Amino acid sequence: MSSIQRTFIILKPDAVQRGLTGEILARFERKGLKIIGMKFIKATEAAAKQHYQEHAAKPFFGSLVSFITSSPLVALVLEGDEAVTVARTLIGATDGRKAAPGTIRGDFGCSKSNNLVHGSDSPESAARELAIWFPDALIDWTPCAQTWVAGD
Ligand code: IDP
Ligand code: MG
Repeated sequence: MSSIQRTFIILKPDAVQRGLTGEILARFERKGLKIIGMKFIKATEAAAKQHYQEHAAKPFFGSLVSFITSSPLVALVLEGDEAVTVARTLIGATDGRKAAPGTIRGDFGCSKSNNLVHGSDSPESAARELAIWFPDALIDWTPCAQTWVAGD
């Protein structure tokens, strides 16, 4: 049974600075996740703090907010069957040194802080994050390959 979900993704400033945005975006596209929102922005401190509010008490919170606001990022909304888990699986473990080969973090990163990508950890988190980053309407469209990607 399919469970169509939306997930919020950030190609973080290190991904943009390292010229990896196309490479990373291609992995999500090839998997069959549909892009329904995408923008290239410089995050405000307010948005970054709201986004990472669950980490506000952690010692790395200040550097995390500085990192995410330091340089442009690509904010993405992806839709697909179990999109939240599918995207998190593609992204890999938080620490690039421990992330499995084949995952984005496992293939491109060696850091826990500069780990290239954010992906929502639940449909509820996705809804909360979308309200911060994508208050405008998302684009509803049907990829021509959809029936070939979908299935039990
Ligand atoms: P996640 O992105 O895999 O869900 P979280 O534990 O939710 O990981 O942490 C959010 C982000 O905070 C991470 O992606 C990473 O950029 C940063 N971060 C997490 N743990 C540390 C740490 O111990 N030191 C520095 N930065 C960290
Ligand atoms: Mg997290």
